[in-house]
Amino acid sequence: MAEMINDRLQSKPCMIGLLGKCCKHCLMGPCILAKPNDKGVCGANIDVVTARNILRFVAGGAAAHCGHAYHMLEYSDRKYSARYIEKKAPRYLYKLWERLGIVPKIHFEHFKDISEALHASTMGVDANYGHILGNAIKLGIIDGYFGMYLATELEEMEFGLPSIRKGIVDLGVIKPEKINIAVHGHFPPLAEALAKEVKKKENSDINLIGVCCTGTALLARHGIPLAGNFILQEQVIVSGCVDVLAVDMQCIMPSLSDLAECYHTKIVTTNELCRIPKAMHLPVSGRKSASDVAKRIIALARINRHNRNKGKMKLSNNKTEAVVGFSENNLPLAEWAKMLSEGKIKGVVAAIGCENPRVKENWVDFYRELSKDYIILTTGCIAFKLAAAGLLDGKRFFHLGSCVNNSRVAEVFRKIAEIIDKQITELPFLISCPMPITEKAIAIGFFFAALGVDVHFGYPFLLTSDTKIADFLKNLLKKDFRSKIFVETNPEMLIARIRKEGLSDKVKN
Ligand code: NFS
Repeated sequence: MAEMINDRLQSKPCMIGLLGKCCKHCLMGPCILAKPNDKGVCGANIDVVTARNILRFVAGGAAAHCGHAYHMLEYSDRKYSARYIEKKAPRYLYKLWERLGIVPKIHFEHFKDISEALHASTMGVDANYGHILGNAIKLGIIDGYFGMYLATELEEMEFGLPSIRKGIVDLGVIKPEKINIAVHGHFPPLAEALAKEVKKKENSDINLIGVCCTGTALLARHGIPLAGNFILQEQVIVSGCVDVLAVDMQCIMPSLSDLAECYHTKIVTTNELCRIPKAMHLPVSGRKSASDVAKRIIALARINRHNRNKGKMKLSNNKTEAVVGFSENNLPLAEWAKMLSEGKIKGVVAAIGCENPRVKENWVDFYRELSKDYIILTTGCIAFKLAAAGLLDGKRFFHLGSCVNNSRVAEVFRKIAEIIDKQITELPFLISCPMPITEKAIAIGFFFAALGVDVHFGYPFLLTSDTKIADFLKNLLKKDFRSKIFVETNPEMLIARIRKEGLSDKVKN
C-alpha cells in the first residue's frame, strides 16, 4: 500500500529552512546560519540569505502564474498589449511603482525579470537585502498582472465568464454507477474540452469531476462538481471508482502514480512540463488536440472501468451545496461600497490560498465569525474548505474561483475604492492566507501588498525569522505602499485583534 499524506507528515519540517536561514544556492554550502552573526562561506549574512530566499520564493510563484498565462497565450494564439500593467493598474499605484522603479516595462520581459531574480539571488550577486526585497515586490506585481490577471482574462476570452450557480463539492460527487473522470491541476483547456464532450448524449454515462484549481474553474463556469482540493487528491484515487485522473500542471502530487499502482485508476499527464513516471502522457497543445485527447480519455475510462476492484472501493457520502461563479462583473459592488460608507459592514476580507496539512488551527470558524461583520470573498483550496463546511451561501461568502482568479479579488477592491473615491489602501480590506503551501501563495501576498492591501499568512515562514528582514519589509511596505504582510498563526488572536482594531487603522500600525 502506498503511503498517504498523513503518513508523510511524520517527516517534520526543517526549522532552519522554514525560517529562511539555510543558504543552498551554491556548493560551498548548504550553509546554516542559525545564530544572528553567522555567515555563509561566501560571507553572506543572515539578512541577505533570508531576503534571497524570499525573492526566490516569489520568483517561483510568479514563474508558475506567468507560465500559466503564457501557456494560455500559446494555446489560444492571442496577443496582449505591451502596456498591459499600465492599463490594468489604478493610475496612482502605477505612478508610485514607476517612481520606485519596479514596473516591468517591456513586452514579455517579465520572464526576464523572473530569471533575473534567480540571477540576482544566486551566489555573489545582490547583497543588499533592501534592494532584494524591492525586487520581491516587483515580482509580486508581475505575478498579479502578467500571471493572474492575464491568465484569468485569457481563460474568460477562450471559455467564457463564470455565472452564479449552485454546485456540489466534496468526495461524495464520485458516482460508483458511472464512469468517473477526474481533472486536476490549473490549466483548463483539456478539462473544458471534456466538459464539452460530456454534454453530448452519447456520453451520458460519464461523470466528470474536478480537483484543485482546474476543478474550481469548471465548477464556476459549468457547475461541474468539485471532488476535492489539494489535500484530497489522493483520496480521489482511494475511492476506487475514478477510472481516469487527467492532470495538467501545478500542485500535482508525484505520489499519485505510486498510489494508482494499488488501484485501477489510470493517470494521464497532459502538459509538456508536467511528467510523472508510470503515467500515460497525452499532450494537449491547441484546440484540436484538446478535443482529441478528451475523446481518447473518455474511451480509456470506458475500458478501464472494468478493472475496478470492488474490494478496494472506499466511497464517501460527503457532499455539500455551494453557491459559486462570482466575479467583479456580477457582485453588488455599488451596494457594498454604500454599506461600507454607512458602516453597515466593517470591511471585505478575502480568504485565499491553500490548505496546508501541517496547519491544525480552525480557520473555518475564524471566517464564520468574521462573516458577521465582514464580507468574505474566497478562492483556491481554502474556498473548497469553506464550501465543504457549508459556508458558501452566496450571501456573506462569495466564491470567486481558482487562485489565478485572485485578479477578481483585486478588481473588487479596485472598483469599490473607485466608487468610494478612495485609494485601495484607505479601505478596510484584508487578504488572509491562513494555510499557504506553495510559492504561488507567497507571490500573491506580495502582489496584494503592492496594491496597498494588508496580507495575513497563518503559517510561519521566512518572514517570521528574527532577522532584520521582517522589520525592514514592514517599514518598506508601510512607507511606500501603506500595507503590511504579517504572520498570525492563531485564529483566536487574530479575531480578537480585528475586533479591537478593525482593519481600517492598519496604516498607523
Ligand atoms: Ni493555489 Fe491552486 Fe491549492 Fe494552493 Fe495549489 S491548487 S493555485 S497553490 S494548493 S490553493
